[in-house]
Amino acid sequence: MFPELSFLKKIAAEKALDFIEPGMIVGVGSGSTVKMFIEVLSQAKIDVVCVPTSIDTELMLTKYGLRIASFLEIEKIDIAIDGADSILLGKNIILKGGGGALTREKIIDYTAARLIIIVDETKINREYPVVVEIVPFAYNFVVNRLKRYGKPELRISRKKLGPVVTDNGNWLIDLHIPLEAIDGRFEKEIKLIPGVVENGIFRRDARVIIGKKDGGTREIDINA
Ligand code: A5P
Repeated sequence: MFPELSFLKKIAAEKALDFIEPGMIVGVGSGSTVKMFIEVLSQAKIDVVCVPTSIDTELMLTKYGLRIASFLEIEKIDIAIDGADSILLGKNIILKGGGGALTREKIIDYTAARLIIIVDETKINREYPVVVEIVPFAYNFVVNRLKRYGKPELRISRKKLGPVVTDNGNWLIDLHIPLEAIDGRFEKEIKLIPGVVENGIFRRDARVIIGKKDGGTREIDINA
């Protein structure tokens, strides 16, 4: 990662601390920006309980000694802090799933009373595929149906032969659609294809904190 990019992620992550209060149950997203949030959260020593959205995040929370609760044992999530792969301004769409954690992220992010998304400014209107998590058994069928929307590509592992397997034991399809053709209605349409577990189109109210090259942050509201 370019040092500059990590700097932008860091300032967005630091700003997210303003939304955290002692006693909160905090959903913790996945990805490199969220890792920076975990670092600053541990330094701030605010007494919160964290609910991880991936095994990767759980390992990081454990490493930093933060309190963790399973999603099975809690009644509510006060706030979720998560990253994103692209923010489609004007369409009120957040694209996620670059790290393959979209399903658990969507469960936590949509459950939380409040969602804060932390990104660097390169994520605004960035070309990115719609990520689709599928049950492996349905692979051929789902790929054929997804061709109505764009160009589906099975995500292949880099350090192991074969497909990337998610924390839920499923496969990922990166569905390439030109940015201007992505429609918020695809979230529900794709979800209804048998064999699809979840997709990376996130549409819910959120506050987006953007780390800027000038060292400041900009905040925008997504009203889905
Ligand atoms: C994980 O599945 C994604 O949704 C991440 O939130 C997203 O890829 C952002 O990651 P970075 O902060 O590493 O860019």
